[in-house]
Amino acid sequence: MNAPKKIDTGAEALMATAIRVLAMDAVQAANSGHPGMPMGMADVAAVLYNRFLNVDPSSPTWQDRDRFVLSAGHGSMLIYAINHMLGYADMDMDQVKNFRQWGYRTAGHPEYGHADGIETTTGPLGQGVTTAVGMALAERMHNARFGDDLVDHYTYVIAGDGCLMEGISHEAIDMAGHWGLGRMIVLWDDNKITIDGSTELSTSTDQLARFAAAQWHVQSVDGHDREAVAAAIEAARQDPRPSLIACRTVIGQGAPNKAGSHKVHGAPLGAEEIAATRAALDWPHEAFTLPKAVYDAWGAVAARGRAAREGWEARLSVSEQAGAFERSIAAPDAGALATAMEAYKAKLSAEAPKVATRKASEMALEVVNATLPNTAGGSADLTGSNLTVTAGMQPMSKDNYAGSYIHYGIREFGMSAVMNGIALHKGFVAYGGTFLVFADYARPAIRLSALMGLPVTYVMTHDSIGLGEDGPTHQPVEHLASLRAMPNLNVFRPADVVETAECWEIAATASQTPSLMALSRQNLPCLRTEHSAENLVAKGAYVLREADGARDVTLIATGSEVEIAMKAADLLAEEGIKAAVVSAPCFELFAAQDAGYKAAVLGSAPRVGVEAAIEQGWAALLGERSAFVGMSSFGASAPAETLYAQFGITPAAVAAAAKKLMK
Ligand SMILES: Cc1ncc(C[n+]2csc(CCOP(=O)(O)OP(=O)(O)O)c2C)c(N)n1
Ligand SMILES: [Mg+2]
Repeated sequence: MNAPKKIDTGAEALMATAIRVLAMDAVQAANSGHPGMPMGMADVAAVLYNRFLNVDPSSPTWQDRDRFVLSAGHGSMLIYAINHMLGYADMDMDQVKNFRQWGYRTAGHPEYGHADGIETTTGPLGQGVTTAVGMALAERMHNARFGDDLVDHYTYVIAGDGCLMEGISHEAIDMAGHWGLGRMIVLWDDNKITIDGSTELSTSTDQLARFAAAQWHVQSVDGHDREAVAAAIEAARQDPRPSLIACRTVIGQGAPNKAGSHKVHGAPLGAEEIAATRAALDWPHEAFTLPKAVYDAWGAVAARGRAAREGWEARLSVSEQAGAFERSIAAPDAGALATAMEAYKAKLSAEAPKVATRKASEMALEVVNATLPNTAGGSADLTGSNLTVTAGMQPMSKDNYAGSYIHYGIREFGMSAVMNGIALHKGFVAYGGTFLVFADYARPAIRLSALMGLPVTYVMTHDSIGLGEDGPTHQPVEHLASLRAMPNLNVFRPADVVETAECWEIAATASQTPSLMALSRQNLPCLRTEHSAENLVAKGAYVLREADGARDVTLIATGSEVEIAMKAADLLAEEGIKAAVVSAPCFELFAAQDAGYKAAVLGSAPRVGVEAAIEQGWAALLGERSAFVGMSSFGASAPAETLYAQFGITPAAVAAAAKKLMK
């Protein structure tokens, strides 16, 4: 319905040529980058934008725009060239000329937030297409709530051979097929070339058969035959299934001597080949100068997008659901959640339930999900263990996009990338669960959550040897340290039911930082029996129990080991040693406090750190006179109490470590 009636094929050819030339010239100027992919997919991209895709450069975040994901992120010059020619204000020619240079938006790979019109960060192959599944899912879920008038857009992806070889692509196509995401259209740059050479070196998969087996609509076209590409996209749009279009292309198309070779994948063409390409393309213009006809053609695309956006705004302005719609894409209502949480915390402190923090998370989620209308929860097939579903949540399925609970299946990486896509799309507050030990399976997507600053929440239960009998394959040991090593990720390890509520309040209303909760399988006593209206977790660490007089030692612990530290303080008190106990549920938030607060919490007495994990990363909390009680090996299979005793993480061991420091 968006396709204009008459296509000026001459203008469209010019649009494609301009992509090719800008890509080769920018890579040449940078003396680094990837010309092959943008040159090879220039025709496909020109058709997609010219005839189908609706974006408005004058309103880049208009909610009902079509989404374009360049999963083959190394071809970044494709998107920079297009966004420049479309007229995005922040993508002037200076940006293109300074591709890959310090201080410019035209980074080596497309970075979300650096420039308008970049819907997600891509570069780690396979993740873009999976993130796009999240966008396409969010589109359908949002549509189920607000209808076709307000939510009616497509998600287009350009993916390469690499994206389809990556394991995560299996999770992506499986989910999209199962969820029937018919508005997701993947344009595969089927050029049969990767860095090492021909794809024959490394794959024999029939991709069309693979996608078809996952319930996709599949087609194959000559990616340089623009009419064929247009017909395929039109057919893909009509089909109710997600669509794969294999676009047979020649990498570096337009370069007379180098096209078709892996040599154009990731290296400048060189002055000689660039001159030959200009001649072959009949392109007399100097580098970084484009004729008016090119801007006119791309400008017409922008004008169509603008008209579509204005039509949508007109519909929104008269919609009875306008208020609810705006709220769904705005920041969550932190005030409402704070009020609900304060009442909930007061009740907890009075009743002091002894529950596992995974159970505490479920209880907190009851409050979160009752207060924020647009959470989208889920688990990677561990719902009964992660305790991520709350009363009244309906499962989302292709027959019920109105559901809000997503059965992600056994796909931790896929779940995490999909959550990123949901957050990027907007409309929902996403969280999803698995075991903490499988954070490694999800890690590359957690990294992109952090890099992009997306407020998604990872609910990671069974957080230590405390899970017991499942044994060392399931017992995280190095995971907390490795996750704390990641910039812009808040790693929470609450000690009890109250801290867990506070963690959730922070996570559910975060704006630029993903949260990861490490939660216990085993029951833990309520330690915060005195109600505090203030969210103490927000400070990262705080004095849970002050010493009776000047401190002899400070015991610092997280999660399930705070109980152990409290008991150790009791043992020390029996010997007249004055110990303070600090609970440190979030190292990152503590690091952000001022020096005075940190000094007051940590004190000047010797310190003992306690955590059923490795010591790495504790240095910032432990001073020179310090000890650490934790793990230095993998765990083992046995009941939890046995494991704590055998690995020496006990009140007696903590007290002994404290006394040794005082000698
Ligand atoms: C996860 C991941 N592994 C490796 C790379 C490095 N890399 C970048 S492009 C590429 C080859 C991709 O081949 P293809 O998708 O066919 O791109 P083309 O050469 O056709 O442009 C590789 C291995 C990466 N970016 N991401
Ligand atoms: Mg390729």
